[in-house]
Amino acid sequence: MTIHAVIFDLDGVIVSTDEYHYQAWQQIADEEGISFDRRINERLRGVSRMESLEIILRQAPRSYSETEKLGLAHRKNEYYRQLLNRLTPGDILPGVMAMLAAIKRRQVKTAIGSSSRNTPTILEKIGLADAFDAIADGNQIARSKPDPEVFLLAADKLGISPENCAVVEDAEAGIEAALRAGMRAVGVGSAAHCPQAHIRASAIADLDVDELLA
Ligand code: B16
Ligand code: MG
Repeated sequence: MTIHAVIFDLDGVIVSTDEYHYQAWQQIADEEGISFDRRINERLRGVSRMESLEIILRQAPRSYSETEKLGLAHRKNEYYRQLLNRLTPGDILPGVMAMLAAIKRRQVKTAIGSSSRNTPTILEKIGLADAFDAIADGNQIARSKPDPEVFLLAADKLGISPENCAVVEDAEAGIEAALRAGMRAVGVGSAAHCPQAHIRASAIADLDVDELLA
């Protein structure tokens, strides 16, 4: 199948905000006395804020009311947004700008497909607000990855059939979402060893654009 569009995940693919998510959740966990580490954090990749919180609370010594949960999620987002304040175009991951240019030279469309509600802020901070043909993010969907909704929305906005789209992801949940959307799944970073991915590379910089689009 020919690829006419490449949909990029945001956190952990375009920019390493995945580390900021980890730090903000770690702060919440420490304040609440909940055991949390990078191993548990891997399960939060691509998953929505409230679902991430539910995963963290599985280790909590007590139960939390719905109001308390909303408060914790809000607090985490405040910590996270403080970290986002530091973001500059210099934080774009290596190889991303070259990959975007190479894709555009081949007249292939690009989109963002992210679970994050902070997508507009992040793209603004790194100077890529106008760099993609479409943006589908956590503000526009009801179900986050591994549900395919965000990628199907991106394809729909681009006017391209799902089978002609490739997805670049760092999350296992994102690879599953891409496959469920009927798209080519490309695993990088934490998803570089994901057996279900059609193409794998340790980072975007190591991806071959012609292999990605072939
Ligand atoms: P927010 P992605 C995802 O972004 C992150 O991987 C995940 O860790 C986070 O919980 C989710 O966004 C929601 O983020 O709290 O900013 O709405 O990887 O799909 O770009
Ligand atoms: Mg990600």
